[in-house]
Amino acid sequence: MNILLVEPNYRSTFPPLGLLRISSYFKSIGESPTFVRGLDRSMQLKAWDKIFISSLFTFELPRTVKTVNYYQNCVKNPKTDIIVGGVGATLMPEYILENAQCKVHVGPLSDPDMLGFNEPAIANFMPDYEILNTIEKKYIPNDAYFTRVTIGCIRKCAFCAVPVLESKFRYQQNLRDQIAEVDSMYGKKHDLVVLDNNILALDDIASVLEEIKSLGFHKGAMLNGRKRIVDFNQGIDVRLITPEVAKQLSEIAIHPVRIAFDHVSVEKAYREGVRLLAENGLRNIMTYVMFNFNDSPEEFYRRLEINLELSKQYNVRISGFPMRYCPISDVDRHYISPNWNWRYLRGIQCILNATHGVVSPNPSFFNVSFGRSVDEFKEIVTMPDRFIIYRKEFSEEAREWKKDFSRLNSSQQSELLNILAESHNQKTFPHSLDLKINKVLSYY
Ligand code: B12
Ligand code: SF4
Repeated sequence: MNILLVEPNYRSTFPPLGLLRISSYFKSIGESPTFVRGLDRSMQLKAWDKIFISSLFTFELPRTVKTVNYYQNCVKNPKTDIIVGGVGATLMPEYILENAQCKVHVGPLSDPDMLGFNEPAIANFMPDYEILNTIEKKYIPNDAYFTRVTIGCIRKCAFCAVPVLESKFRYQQNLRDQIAEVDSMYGKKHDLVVLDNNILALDDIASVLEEIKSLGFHKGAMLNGRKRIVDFNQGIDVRLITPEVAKQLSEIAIHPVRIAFDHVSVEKAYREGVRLLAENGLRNIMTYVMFNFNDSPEEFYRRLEINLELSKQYNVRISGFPMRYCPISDVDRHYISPNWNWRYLRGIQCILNATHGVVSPNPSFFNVSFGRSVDEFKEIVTMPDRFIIYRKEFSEEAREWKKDFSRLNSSQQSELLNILAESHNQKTFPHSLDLKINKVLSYY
């Protein structure tokens, strides 16, 4: 058979594990699948028996559909011979079917014969890491075990896709076996990425952490002269950190410890989780800070401030990693929640551009990038993009802007924000009937 595996060229960090497992299956029956990223003219000119296309984020589905359409004449019958699957396809199959001719596979490949080849469950195949060498793109990290012990989550957070994608929390596969299989086929990998949604919810989490330690990922572990790293990539649930868990975490090569602070209503549990981590010597913490959901700019700023307070209190480094919410049924990232506005969201993006997405726990950096108070924060994110990104270069102009902006009362400020929101994707220059507002608008 001529089999093509395609990952659309959306931004992806990790390899497309679903396609890599499909590849392993076909190799196990003597086939030699071809792997490609995006739209490849030489592949489009060939005839294929089956084409498997992966999908990831719903906001990248337009690009996924474009990819399906690009390859649709390469097969006899696209409705049966092009198969699209993965996270995006599972969340919004109808969007793909309305815009392209193909078959959509919804959900995991957890049972036999789901692809119609009478094959064993694809989910149990090890990813074919070898096929990654056939393309130019290098995924990051490029020398790691990508593993998963559990499926699903015990919670049902309203903003999260996991309850839809993997509705029941359950144990899936032992880490030791996953690692041993990769070792025997491809040799030792350097780091360990654990993709579980909520691994601490596992009753027997103590054994998993013990296993990680005994598999060569104890604190300070080295391989080929470099420190090994364990990354619970989706973060661990602070509400489930106990003194025992924190102690065990401190004995493995975890770096950084990823946690989340989704809303200030979980402040108490968050503070307690950080305390336990800090007391066990876990000093490098990275916190996912969601915004643009049911929070507000004030509440978001408060969470960043709490991270600063805690960093000082426990002498740890809590870097914030703001994550902009967008609904799991949207095919773009334009969503603006009722308490936010376009300019503020854009302003945060500009700040993060300059800081590579990370909020520093160093007060002097924080004060410059996010402001010393919530009012200053709001002022910063209201400024024109270039004043935010190139602070030093535009400091004079920014001072002038501030003078003019401070002359606006709160209803004029709201009008300014509305005008900026409405006009940002229009070619006409925005203006108001109010001269003071117009003066400020002239900077944009
Ligand atoms: C790892 C991960 C990441 C990684 C990168 C992932 C990558 N591949 O590059 C990182 C940390 C960078 C990341 C970032 C983000 N992520 Co993320 N991430 C995940 C996670 C945990 C796993 C995705 C993955 O790679 N799975 C590996 C594959 C093999 O497993 P699988 O998808 O379950 O595949 C099975 C089936 O789907 C199927 N299958 C898979 N591929 C194919 C192909 C074919 C042809 C077939 C038939 C079947 C099939 O078979 C597989 C085996 O059973 C999911 C949560 C989850 N539980 O799925 C969130 C998830 C995809 N992320 C999400 C989000 C929101 C984000 C961010 C936008 C967060 C933010 N606000 O910044 C960013 C976006 C980054 C960007 N590009 O701009 C949301 C997506 C929501 C949406 N609207 O689509 C998810 C669902 C998490 C959630 N809790 O809601 N993410
Ligand atoms: S705890 Fe995490 S994985 Fe579970 S539903 Fe909430 S956000 Fe999703």
